[in-house]
Amino acid sequence: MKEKLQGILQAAKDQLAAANDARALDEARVRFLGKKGELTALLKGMKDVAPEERPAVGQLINDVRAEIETIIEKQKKVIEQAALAHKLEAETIDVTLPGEDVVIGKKHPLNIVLDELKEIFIGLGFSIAEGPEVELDHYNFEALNIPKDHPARDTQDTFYISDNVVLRTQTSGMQVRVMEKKKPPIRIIAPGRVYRSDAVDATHSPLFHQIEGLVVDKGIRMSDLKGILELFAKKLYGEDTVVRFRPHHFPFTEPSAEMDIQCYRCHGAGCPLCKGEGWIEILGCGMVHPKVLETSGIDPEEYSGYAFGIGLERTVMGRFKIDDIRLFYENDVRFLEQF
Ligand code: 2U9
Repeated sequence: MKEKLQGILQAAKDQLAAANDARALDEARVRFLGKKGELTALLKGMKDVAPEERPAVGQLINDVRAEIETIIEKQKKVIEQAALAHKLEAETIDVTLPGEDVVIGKKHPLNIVLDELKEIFIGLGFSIAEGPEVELDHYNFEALNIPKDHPARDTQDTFYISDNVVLRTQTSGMQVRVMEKKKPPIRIIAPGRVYRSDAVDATHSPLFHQIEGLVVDKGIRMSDLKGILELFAKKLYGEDTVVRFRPHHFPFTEPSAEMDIQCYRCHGAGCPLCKGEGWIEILGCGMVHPKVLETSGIDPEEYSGYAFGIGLERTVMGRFKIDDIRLFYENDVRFLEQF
């Protein structure tokens, strides 16, 4: 019996010393102290021991059990400390290391120029009007003197949601809403996304952005329009910018005009940048048509106004010499990170 106990104790010491994780430790515990363990088996064998020897043998077995349990507890602490040391090692942060670069994005070129335009007009006393992109026919067409049979309504130009609801083809709807709600003086710009069902190519996109402006007050004249738009051009393109106004037609303004700036590369002589014209078209404008004022509840006998519309993509393409409008929407970082 003594030799058996010695054998079991030695085997337990060897297996416990080799146990380097909780699972191996528990296997060893079960092998020796479990219900079917080797030491427990000896206890069951006590019935074969002479009665007078049982107390001594029992004591020996308990001594071995106690020793094995002590070794298990010690090994458990060794394993826990090793695990903690490993964890601390693995999670050690070297605070002296340089921080990782946080890649910060860039402002989109459309927003760079849009913010410049907003700043210029805010500086000229304009407020900014926001409004819906899904627009009622009334605000997108009828209130702008574009009746049902007007060519501007041809389906190839407009996305119709229903007979009476469209994706706005210009941001004018916001300005009509302002005129309906607010008595003059009105001095607003309406920037935003607009939609026209044009085929996509280097200069056309079904989605693009406009900034329209509207001023309504007493005694507003064409000279006010020309003055403010020339000032705008000088602020955007430089103090020495030269502008000209060409007669044009829009249903919602009368008289209407388009404003060009003299080509800043050839100063009017004609070059590839201005396609030989010597001038670059910047925007459309005009005096608000009396019927448009009237439709929105403003008396054209008492008030007058002017309006203008700027195509944002066109302006940005001119500013940064971008030759394909699709680059604005493809989210190609190689394009966007240049600004
Ligand atoms: C109201 C009355 C009149 C807005 C105007 C233009 C001229 C114009 C184009 C510029 C480039 C559209 O994005 S574009 O293709 N716009 O030329 N827009 S006058 O006239 C208004 C607006 C609102 C109540």
